[in-house]
This record gives sequence, C-alpha cells and structure tokens, in this order.
Amino acid sequence: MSSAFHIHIGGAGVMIGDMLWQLYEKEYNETNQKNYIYNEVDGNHYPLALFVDTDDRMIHEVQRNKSVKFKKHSFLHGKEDALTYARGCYDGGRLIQDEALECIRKQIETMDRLDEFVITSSISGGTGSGFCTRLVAELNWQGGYREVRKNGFIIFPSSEMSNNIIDTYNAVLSINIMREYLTSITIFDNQSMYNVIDHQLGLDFVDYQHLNNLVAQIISSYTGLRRFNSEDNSEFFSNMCPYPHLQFIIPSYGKLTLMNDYNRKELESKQFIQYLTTKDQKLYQCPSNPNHILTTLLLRQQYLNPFFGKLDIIHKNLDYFFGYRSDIFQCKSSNYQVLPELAEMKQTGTFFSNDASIVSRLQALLDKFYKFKKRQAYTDTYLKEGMENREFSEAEERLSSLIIDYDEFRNFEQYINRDLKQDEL
Ligand SMILES: Nc1nc2c(ncn2[C@@H]2O[C@H](COP(=O)(O)OP(=O)(O)OP(=O)(O)O)[C@@H](O)[C@H]2O)c(=O)[nH]1
Ligand SMILES: [Mg+2]
Repeated sequence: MSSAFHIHIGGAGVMIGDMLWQLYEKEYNETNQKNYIYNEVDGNHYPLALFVDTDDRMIHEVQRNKSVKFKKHSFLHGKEDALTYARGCYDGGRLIQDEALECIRKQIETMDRLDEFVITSSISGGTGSGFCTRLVAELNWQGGYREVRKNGFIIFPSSEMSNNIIDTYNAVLSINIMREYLTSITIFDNQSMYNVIDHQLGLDFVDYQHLNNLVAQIISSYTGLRRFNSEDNSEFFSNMCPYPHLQFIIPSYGKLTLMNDYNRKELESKQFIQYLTTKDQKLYQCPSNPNHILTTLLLRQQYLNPFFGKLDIIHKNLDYFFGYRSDIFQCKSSNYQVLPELAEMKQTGTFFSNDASIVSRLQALLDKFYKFKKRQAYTDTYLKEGMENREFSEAEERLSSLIIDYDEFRNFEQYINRDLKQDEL
C-alpha cells in the first residue's frame, strides 16, 4: 500500500496544514484508501504528517484543535521565528533539522511504501523559505528519500504589492534551491487568492482562514484522486512539466459559494469549465493573458459527471484555453468545506496550468532582488547568519535562466523550430 506524507512548515504552512486536516477529517467517511494519508493503529487512524516551525505559536494553535487526533511525532517546534532565509536555513534550522528527520522517519517506519511528500509553506517568511529549503534538501541527502516525489504547495510573495526587502530575498534565495529538490511547485499568492474570493463571494471580511481554505481544497482534490478513486496520480504533476525544471503550476478553483446562494450559482458545464480557465480565477495572477503550456482539469463531484462522455467535445471546443496538451480527471467525492459560511457545491473544479505568462511575475521578483542586492540592503543580516555572498549571485543567475526558459515557451512554435534547426546543424 503506497502512501503520502504531509509536511507543514512555518506559520502559513502550519495553518494551511491545520485547515487541510480538518477538511480530510470531514472527508474521512468517504475516504476509501485511508492508508494513503493515515497510519492505522488499533482501528484508529492518525495523520501521517509533520507540523514544524521555528517558533511554537502556530503549532500550539493546531494542537488546540481537537477535531483531528495527531500522534506526538507530528509536532516539532523551536523557540523563536527565523525571519530570514539565512537563519531558517543555517543556525535556526540546523537546531531542529535532525529532529524533524527523526519525526518523519519514525512515522514512515510504519508505512509499507512511501510515494510522495506533500509540502506546504510560504516562502516570504524565514522558516517557510530557509528551513523548508534545508529540509527538502536533507530529505534527499540525509533522509535517503531521493526517489520519493516531493510536491510543494507554496505561497509566493504578492509581488505587485510587496516591496519588502526581506520577503524578496527569502523568496528568491529559497526557490532557486528548492526547485532542485521538488518535483512540482504549485504556487499561490495571498493577493490573488483574495481577488478570487472577492470575485466569487463578495464577503465583507476576508482573512487567512479563507485563503487557507482555498489552498486546502486544491490539495484535497489532488490527493482525492487516490483517496476516493484509487486513481494513479504518480504522473499528475510531471505530465504538466515540459522539462523537469519548469515545474511551476498555477491552480484555479471554483466555484466557492455562500450557503444561502447555493442554487443561484450553478453553471452549465461548458460555462463552468470556461470560467475556471480564465485569468481572473487563478490563485497566482499574472498581468498578461494566460499562455498555457500544459494543463490539467480536475472535476470533483459525488456522482459521475453528467457531461462525462461529452467532456472530449467540450475540451475540443476550448482548445484555446488549454494549451498544447491537457488531461481531465474526475474525482468522485463530495465537496465539503471547513468554513461554515461556505456551501458544499455539487460540483467544483480545479484547473492546473503550467503557464508561460509567469515570466512577468518572475521578472518583477528578479528586478526587485537585483535592485536591493545592488544597494546591499540588509545583505549583512544574511551574511552574519552564515550565508555567503556568492549565494546571492547564484540565486540571481538561476532565476534569470529560469525566466529565459519560460520565456521561450511564450512562443512554442518558435521554440520547437529552434530546437529542430539546432538538431540539423
Ligand atoms: N495564506 C496564508 N498566508 C500567511 C498565513 N500566515 C502568514 N502568511 C503569509 O506568509 C508570510 C510568511 O509568514 P509565516 O509563514 O508566518 O512565516 P514563517 O515561515 O513562519 O517564517 P518566520 O516566522 O519568519 O520564521 C507572511 O508574510 C504572510 O504574508 C496564513 O495562515 N495563510
Ligand atoms: Mg513563523
């Protein structure tokens, strides 16, 4: 029996994990393959998960929530926030790294086979960037889990808004190393999620719980393929990556509806799919129009979709939205919600896209990084924690080459022709 192990890192990663396990708990009775995410002991099921943070505040918050029964090795914390990538990765992180690997090892021991790690964090913070980087690297080296897929669900800084020097450094320094170790990186940002919630729900007040609810829905739909349908999801993300290092996936989710709006907002299937694939529904929004390379649509409903046989036709008519190749999956389950004000819709959808329009967001991040680094703004803070100057330059170079690679996909035909011509030479 193969399984997934969840790792929730830093304040945001831990709170997303909290929301996700509350959702899994609601889905528990429908979950056919419980051993995929739980460890069974004497008929009880305990989450296969680690919540880890350099400080204790958020961890205690999860422990206060009694609706999910965790085992003691599921929690680990230090004494204070890391704040910077450098402290999370070096001094602060070093203190808890071995313990974290031990907590994982102890839980994994009981599993027949480990297929994947599902990892949540926000890379603006010191722990979510630095410690997460350190841990994903050590999973390969010290942990020996090189062959195990590692799928990250990562909150990026909201770049148009944030001019925060520390956020920018943390994000750029971490993502360039993390992507060496992560099979896929599904990306979100808080501003885009806020926009989507505002557009779909029009609430007076939106807080982190609403945003975390969205991230939890995306992860739950993905693992749901295994938990409910026993469907092989081993290539779910790799099928969306034209090359292993172009592994950034942008999700969209719909529809979210308030309890008392339930009936009014049902959409006809084609409208629904079209709606999901638009720029405004993305949970990481780029200024230019989508430029889809590879995509996957995941529809989730309790009964077989009435449009099942017709999905192909719908799909053909919507080629424009889908990029060069796409898959469609159906996850047969209810759509529970953790937040009481949200309705459990009959059908929801998640649209995953590897989208070359990400270039402008990455470029904006790189420009900011370059500007701050050139003036040596706060670089001392990082160097004092054990980082070297060359790590700044390497991060910059790697991000530029990622941008060049994605940029070439903005004109796919040209890209293919260039490769063909090179082959002819
Ligand atoms: N979506 C979401 N974002 C959050 C949440 N909490 C914080 N954030 C965002 O994530 C960024 C990083 O915050 P944390 O995750 O708390 O930071 P950390 O990883 O614990 O790192 P340090 O506290 O610096 O050691 C913040 O700037 C917030 O924008 C949350 O619950 N959900
Ligand atoms: Mg923190």
